[in-house]
Amino acid sequence: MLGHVGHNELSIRPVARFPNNPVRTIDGLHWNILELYRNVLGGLRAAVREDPTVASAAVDSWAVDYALMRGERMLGNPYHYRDERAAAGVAATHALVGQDELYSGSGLQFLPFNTLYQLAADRLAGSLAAADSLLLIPDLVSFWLTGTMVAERTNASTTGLLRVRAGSTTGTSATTAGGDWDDALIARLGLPKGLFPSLIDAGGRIGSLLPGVAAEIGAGRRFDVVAVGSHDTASAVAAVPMASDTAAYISSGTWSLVGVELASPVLSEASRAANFTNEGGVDGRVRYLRNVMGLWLLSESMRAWEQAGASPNLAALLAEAARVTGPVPVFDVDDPGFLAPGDMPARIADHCARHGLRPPGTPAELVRSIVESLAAAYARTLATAAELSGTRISAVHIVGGGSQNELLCQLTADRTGLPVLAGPVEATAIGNVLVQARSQGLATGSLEGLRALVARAFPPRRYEPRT
Ligand code: LFR
Repeated sequence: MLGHVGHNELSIRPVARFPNNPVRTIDGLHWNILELYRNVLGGLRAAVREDPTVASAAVDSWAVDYALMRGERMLGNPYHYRDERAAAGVAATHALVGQDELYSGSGLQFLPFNTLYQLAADRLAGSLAAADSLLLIPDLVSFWLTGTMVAERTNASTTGLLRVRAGSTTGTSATTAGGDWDDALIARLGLPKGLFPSLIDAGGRIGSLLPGVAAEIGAGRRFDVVAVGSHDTASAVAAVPMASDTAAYISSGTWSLVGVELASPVLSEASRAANFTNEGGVDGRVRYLRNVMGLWLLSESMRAWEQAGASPNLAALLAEAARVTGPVPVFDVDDPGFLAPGDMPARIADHCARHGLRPPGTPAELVRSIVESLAAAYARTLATAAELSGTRISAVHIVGGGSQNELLCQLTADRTGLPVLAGPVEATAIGNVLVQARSQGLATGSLEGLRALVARAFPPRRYEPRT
């Protein structure tokens, strides 16, 4: 994405897009990381061809996954968090430190694929012995671009190995401190302390492009690679055009990240039991949210239909789903059985049958059922977020791909009884670009100021709740 930021000016456009298809090999599900990196270089080449004055670049991606390194060498292909290997790591970790103790230290929700569990699985498999460092996915890409190893703080907060920030520091610069690596926990879990690189905050400079990289992408200048909210959700939340602190957000894509922004974490037992997370945000904010399964249910269903020889059309299916008038099952989208790739329509039918629900009959009914169930989960999760954090929510922002799904936006308004403000669809890229721009002196001020810029450049579409 090529962004352009100036005084009162913000625009963004895609210069390259490529699929991100994981690969299953005999030992499990992996990311095709070299293919991704090749495409990153191709994208950078397209960007500097379009605008040779590019000031900086920054990387964000999904969280929790990593490459093990020895010196500059990557030891094996990173695993995908949807791989099943981490299950053994969960049991091994909880045998050493209980989940309640983990939560009071890191504030991180329990997800079976959190980095600490994956690392426990690697430890059991003997794969850590040769490694002398670990790089989360965006940090790996930044390392390949610059030769500098760092751990960007918002993404590091999803490892489960970072201490949650105790106090509230809502500063205006991007350098407010978050938590540090929890060395005592790392030692108790039998993980090598040396694996974890120095932390850097969003807004900091990682380094300039390596000469070879600059030559390969045709850049006339070795511009800087900057740290942003490298956890995609952190960048997305930074760009939610929230005007008040009574607004909630849903970053709706493969996952739905549903919650509010806070100045300090909520670490109560009720919060742990509800599986809410306190992830690190840009400028030291707390992303108090819960992972809800997301449009993955829809994209995996489309994939299953395609594999079965059909050629489904998502827009047509959604239009048809909006016209469904009969009852459809509202099911629990968070069933862990939906996590791994597979035949999603069959899994949903099976889940419904096991829970006394009549399974959807047609593809349109299935789509309606997924969207209704997501909206129901959004409403439930927002109510819990409000209660646990003592926030009164007056509006709900939806950003990301789901903000283009009119049925989802309307049903969310209906089920929450709150106005929904939809967009921007590319919130993650916009949050990334804005934090870069601020670090380059092209934008100034607090997140509130940056968000006001987003609201002006991308006015949200409003959905009122229907009675
Ligand atoms: C969203 C996301 C979520 C994280 C999940 C796995 O893309 O980053 O925030 O929980 O992917 O990394």
